[in-house]
Amino acid sequence: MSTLSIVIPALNEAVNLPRVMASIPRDRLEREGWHVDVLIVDNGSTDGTGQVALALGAHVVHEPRRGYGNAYRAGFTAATGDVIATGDADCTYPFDALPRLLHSLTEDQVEFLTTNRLGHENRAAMKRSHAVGNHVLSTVSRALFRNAIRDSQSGMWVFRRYVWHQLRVFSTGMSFSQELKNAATLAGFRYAEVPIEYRVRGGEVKLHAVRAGAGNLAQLVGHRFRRPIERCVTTVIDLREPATVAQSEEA
Ligand SMILES: Nc1nc2c(ncn2[C@@H]2O[C@H](COP(=O)(O)OP(=O)(O)OP(=O)(O)O)[C@@H](O)[C@H]2O)c(=O)[nH]1
Ligand SMILES: [Mg+2]
Repeated sequence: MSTLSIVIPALNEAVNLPRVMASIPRDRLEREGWHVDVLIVDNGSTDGTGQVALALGAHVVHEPRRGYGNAYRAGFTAATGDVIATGDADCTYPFDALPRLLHSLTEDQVEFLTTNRLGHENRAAMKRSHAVGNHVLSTVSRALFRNAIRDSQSGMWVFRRYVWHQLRVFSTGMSFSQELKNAATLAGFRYAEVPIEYRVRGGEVKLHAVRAGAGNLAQLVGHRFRRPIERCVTTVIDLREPATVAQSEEA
């Protein structure tokens, strides 16, 4: 049996958690050979998010330092599954699609699977200004990183846990999502992007969209022009010639 850690960051999402937890098809996943562990990362909530998550049978990871990236880093550190799956705690992401997404991961031998929410069928679930912002950020991201990812901001990923441990991702806030995708593709992991349904948010909006958009643009440029640290750099020392040190990069 393989293990699946579902990591969900949550900042004051107590009202949404019952619906989010109910949408995880645990029985079907177990029948399909996955031992499922749900980790809710309580990111300094003041509405009882942690207690609600515990009562619903999730493991709770406490990360008092606010920020989407901080929350994910704490969740990934605590996760023990062979595979990690993610999504927001606000009822927008289709956890019920996990069997299909896991199938794509395993059948196609993908290491990092990301998802695309920007299809026409999801238009009603996203504010027009957010949709425009998402398209602009995704276009800039594709141009800078030369990967084929259509939705650089999607928060639903399914990936093998070793991928995370081989990457260096620094963002503490919302740019974590694009940085993770760009780091994984730059590092040469086998990746794929599949369309998903996206649903109307439950509960209160927390995101400062303009601030997050500007921060994400700055992160994209900074990431593109920093040294390619996410690649594995192998140092080959030639023992016959003690003075010779050759460096080769494995993409
Ligand atoms: N905005 C924000 N969300 C956080 C933070 N820490 C954890 N989260 C959770 O991270 C997930 C994504 O945050 P959202 O505010 O939904 O961001 P978004 O999906 O871009 O914005 P919406 O369109 O409002 O859903 C949610 O489950 C939040 O509860 C944080 O510091 N800020
Ligand atoms: Mg959200």
